[in-house]
Amino acid sequence: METKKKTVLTYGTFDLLHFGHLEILRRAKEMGDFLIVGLSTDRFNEIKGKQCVHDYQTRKNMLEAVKYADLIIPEEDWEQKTKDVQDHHVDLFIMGDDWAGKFDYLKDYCEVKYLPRTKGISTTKLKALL
Ligand code: C2G
Repeated sequence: METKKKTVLTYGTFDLLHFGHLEILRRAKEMGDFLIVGLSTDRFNEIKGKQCVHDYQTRKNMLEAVKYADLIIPEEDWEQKTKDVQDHHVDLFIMGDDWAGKFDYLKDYCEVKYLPRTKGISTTKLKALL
């Protein structure tokens, strides 16, 4: 009997893709069968106050090369998560624990888990090295 495929959803900017990003994508994928990544658009990064090295298409191309990511969707605003969860029949929402508690409203629609960030690496650190 086919067991229902578990869909997982996470969001981020994923600029200068690094090991910390891969680690959350790996763990998120391992908790289900299909991982959707909401990738912040360049416009949304402006709203988030994030200066990116790579534009959306480049960040999308890099994520599509990551075996854990099954589908990349654009993240354009703070409001779309509930609709994304419903439209894609998401079972589990994952974010790094720097966001702990921020998306608990999604518990009405799916499981919500915050995973420990990978220590010692960040896009900000990498930019300082560049
Ligand atoms: N991350 C991590 N360990 C690091 C760096 C990042 O686990 N050393 C995780 C973050 O916690 C986040 C994901 O990687 O879950 C993506 O990080 P960012 O690209 O910095 O995303 P952010 O700007 O936090 O955007 O609506 C949610 C936002 O779009 C999240």
